[in-house]
Amino acid sequence: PETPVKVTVTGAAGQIGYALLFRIASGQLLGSDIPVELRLLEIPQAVKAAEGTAMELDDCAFPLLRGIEITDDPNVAFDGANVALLVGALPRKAGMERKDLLEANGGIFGPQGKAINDHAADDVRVLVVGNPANTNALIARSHAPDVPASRFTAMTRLDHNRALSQLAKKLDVPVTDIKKMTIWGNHSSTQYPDLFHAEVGGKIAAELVDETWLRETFIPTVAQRGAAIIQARGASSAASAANAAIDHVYDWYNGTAAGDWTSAAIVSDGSYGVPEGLVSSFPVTSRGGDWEIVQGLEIDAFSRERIDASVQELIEEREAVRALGLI
Ligand code: NAX
Repeated sequence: PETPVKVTVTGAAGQIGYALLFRIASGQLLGSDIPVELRLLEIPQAVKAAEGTAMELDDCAFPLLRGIEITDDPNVAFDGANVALLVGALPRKAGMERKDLLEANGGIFGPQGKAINDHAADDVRVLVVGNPANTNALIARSHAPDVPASRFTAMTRLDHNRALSQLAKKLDVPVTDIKKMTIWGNHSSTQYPDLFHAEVGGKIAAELVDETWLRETFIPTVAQRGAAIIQARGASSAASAANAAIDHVYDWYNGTAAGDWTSAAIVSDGSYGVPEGLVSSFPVTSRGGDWEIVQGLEIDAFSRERIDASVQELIEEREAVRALGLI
């Protein structure tokens, strides 16, 4: 029998974990013929809740699910991991300063990066979902010198999917008509969803909408969608975040469609003026299990200004975690 792919999920007892695990176990993360083994990492207080979720996973009798291990030890959780979904993070609490948030998450993502470095499989692929996702990925990566930088990514696929959906609604077309959407920069309110390269039926999306809508409705709606979900639902995005994580890893493994691309935050090689080493969102394709930044796009002044602003925020986050000794 085929060796199962080991998938580690941190924060497994959280709300994204609850929406994510069943889809992984059913084969949607990697492919409907690939058996998986789950490793669930939680903090000690939440191990029991993770055990409850594992009981429900058992009760689904998923044909592809070959085992579940639950632990509060990162060294055990990442042992032999082929895919690592870093979902668990410390949320910002009222009155907390950014520095405190970065520090608290450094305490999580530093040790997890080291555990990945020391114990994960050679082909490990890491997706950071927990916020601040880009900088948490930067921290994890800096503790994993033996793992290629290209294996550390952060999630902007939810922002990408939100952008597709907002544009599809505006133009009254199915989302499948839209190609080449891009989210640039940080997974935060400074992110830049780019309609100047997106295409709808072969036409540039920005030319199909008026500039006021693009500037005053589209960009802020996509960038602030997370807050709008909290307002409406009384809880942050969970199923849609899990869905985006599934999309990200599925495309990483199986490749992106010809003639299209997607968005992922990956370690910059300096493309488009984004300083090398920052984990920033780019237009990317995936081939043979590697992300590649789409090259040669012309960036006009409108886009340049917005990409630069988001990248500036990433630079500041990197300086802050450097000053705290977290990288
Ligand atoms: P929850 O608070 O429901 O769950 C988080 C879980 O992580 C908890 O069960 C907690 O015990 C666990 N945890 C905390 N520290 C841990 C550690 N050191 N090791 C293992 N587990 C640990 O949050 P949830 O709604 O599931 O969101 C998880 C993260 O995703 C948050 O940081 C959130 O901000 C982030 N998001 C990121 C998104 C993105 O697009 N990149 C969108 C959705 C979401 O907001």
